[in-house]
Amino acid sequence: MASTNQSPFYKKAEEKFLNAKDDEERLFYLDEMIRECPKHKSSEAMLANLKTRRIKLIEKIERIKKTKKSSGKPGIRKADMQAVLIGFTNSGKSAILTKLTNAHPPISPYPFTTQREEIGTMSYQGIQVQIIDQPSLKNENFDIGLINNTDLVLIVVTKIEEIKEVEPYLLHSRAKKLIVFNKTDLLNEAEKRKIGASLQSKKYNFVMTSAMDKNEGIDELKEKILSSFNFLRIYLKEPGKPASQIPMIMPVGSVIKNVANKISKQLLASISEIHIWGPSSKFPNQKIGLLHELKDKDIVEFKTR
Ligand SMILES: Nc1nc2c(ncn2[C@@H]2O[C@H](COP(=O)(O)OP(=O)(O)OP(=O)(O)O)[C@@H](O)[C@H]2O)c(=O)[nH]1
Ligand SMILES: [Mg+2]
Repeated sequence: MASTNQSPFYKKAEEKFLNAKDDEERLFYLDEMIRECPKHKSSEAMLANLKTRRIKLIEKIERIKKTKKSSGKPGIRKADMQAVLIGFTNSGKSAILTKLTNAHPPISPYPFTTQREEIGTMSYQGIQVQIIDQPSLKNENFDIGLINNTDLVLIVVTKIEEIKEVEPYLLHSRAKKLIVFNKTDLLNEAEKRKIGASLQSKKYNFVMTSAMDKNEGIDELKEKILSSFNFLRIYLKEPGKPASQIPMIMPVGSVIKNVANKISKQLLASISEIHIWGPSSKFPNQKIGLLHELKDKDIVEFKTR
């Protein structure tokens, strides 16, 4: 679409439209383009064109929603921290999922055992990470959308050459990548060392694992998954009580106001005093304000009216 005579606002919206990650985001920016499109005679045709595209896009979104419903595929609500497994069939993705989480997906030596998403929760050091296993590459039910919209991609391979073969599927994903070289129990020590050295020399972020009885590398994998995320653990405390054992997860750079807001709008409106202990405090029980910037492992107490 020619946009040569358009305002900078229109061009900005169009650029965002072209780079949108999914149809819902596309619709959002298409609406913005319609708002920014001049409403005079010379741009009538263009405006009509945009409106037709809008109708078609809404129809497409509705269609996809319906087919998802009829196939019984549950919509996945993305958690704060999420990782998605990717790899060729039989690399052991489902076996890895059972080692990391509470999920029990089918595992078998036959190819293409996994036919739909399997969701598990990894609980490690008080933090929960949602982990998703899905049909293998080359399976018609493989969903690239999951890869594009997640925070961390776990690339499960059993040969070094497979890493290059997976790369084309990761072109549109902004997620961090972690290579899981699985089935180390099938290798002797010399082979393991050679593969480890090769992965190291290529500067890959990797873990070597066995999802079989010895669980080699599984704890290291959990550690690496956790350290892939940039987050703060904030422990809440009620006046006169010890701090909660379970942290609230906040993005790096969060201030007290963000924490209160995440708990509830009512809380934010009724705070009378805030006290803090831990890394961001000058001294224990320091009284602070809403714009105080938090650090990992801070303990926060809200007093309300
Ligand atoms: N020896 C060994 N076998 C493994 C390991 N991990 C998985 N397997 C076996 O490899 C086979 C495939 O494992 P799955 O977890 O089903 O593989 P997948 O990647 O989910 O493949 P799909 O069938 O496409 O879903 C099964 O027989 C597993 O028991 C491992 O670390 N060592
Ligand atoms: Mg599987």
